[in-house]
Amino acid sequence: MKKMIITLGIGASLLALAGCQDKSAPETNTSSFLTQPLITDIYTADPSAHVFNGRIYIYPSHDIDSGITTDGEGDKFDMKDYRIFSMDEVGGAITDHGEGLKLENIPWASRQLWAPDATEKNGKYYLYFPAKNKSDIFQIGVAISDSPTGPFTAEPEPINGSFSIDPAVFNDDDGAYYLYFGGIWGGQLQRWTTGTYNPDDNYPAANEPALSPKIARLSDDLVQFSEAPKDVQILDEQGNPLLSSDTERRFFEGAWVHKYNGKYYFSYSTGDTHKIVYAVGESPYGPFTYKGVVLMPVLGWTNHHSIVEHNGKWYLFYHDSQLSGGKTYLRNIKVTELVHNADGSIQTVDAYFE
Ligand code: FUB
Repeated sequence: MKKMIITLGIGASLLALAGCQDKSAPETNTSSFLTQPLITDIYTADPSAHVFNGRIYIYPSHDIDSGITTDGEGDKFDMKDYRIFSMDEVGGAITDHGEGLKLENIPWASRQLWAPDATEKNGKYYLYFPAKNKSDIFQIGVAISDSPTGPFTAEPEPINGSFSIDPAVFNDDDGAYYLYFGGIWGGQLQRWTTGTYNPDDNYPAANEPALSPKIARLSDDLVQFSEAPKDVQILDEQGNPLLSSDTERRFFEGAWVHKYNGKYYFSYSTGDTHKIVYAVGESPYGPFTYKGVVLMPVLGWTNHHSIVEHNGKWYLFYHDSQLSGGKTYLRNIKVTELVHNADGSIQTVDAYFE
């Protein structure tokens, strides 16, 4: 354990009020934010939270102020390592465990350690992460440790058959582990529509089904896919696939799955419309039917989350750009309580006070 950081986050969130606000200008009034940053000495984003042995561990990505301001191919996100954090409970002191994995120790990767996730099996811990390979194509790797805090040792090659970004691992009650992944635009999912990488972007027409995120069951040793990745179908209330033009609801990036009352909740970012939304299904493979909004737009362009249960309450981990005054590539992680209604629907979180 390296050092303790005091968190300010949850207190304000428990006073949540619905509201809306102009998000176009950098925010300076900290009291208007629903919650405060969990980590303030570095920039952190894309928080994947899990409970291991009763403690909450957070696996965020690490935004670095590198001075790169060009947007092309996600260059602004100059991410070179993963830092790991933990806490006894939401609202408690946060422990910074330092670097769990560094870019220079991943043999196949060249740059851009984007949003990771982690899981545990038989006392070993597995960190899944996207990175660009030496040909500048995103793939997904896995690194293993005997401790949830690392250090993690990367497998020499990316997961065979993996592509795109934002892995999210889901451990079902029957012992099966699944990896969800994918992201359009900078995440390159649109370059895999034929099954192999094509450097040209290939988006469906407006009236065609949107590009689907992917799922693959993991092998018993959790380091490979045990099946070819399949499409995750997201349907509207009439059972039709969400269309490419439906930017308020279609998948963009940042998949996450949690199980509540026996149902599978598939949540994700809508990217250019800046929301976290969710859809519900009866199987980890889907199909999932669109239900509504989990989190309204936050300060900064990206929106990325995870959902975890701890001590009988559900929590939404997310990020915004409060610390950097609105710079999308310099973000900070946050947490607030998430409430499921009696009918299974999720109460929408607004990231701002009115
Ligand atoms: O942090 C880099 C990328 O930005 C993530 O992979 C996306 O989900 C978005 O948050």
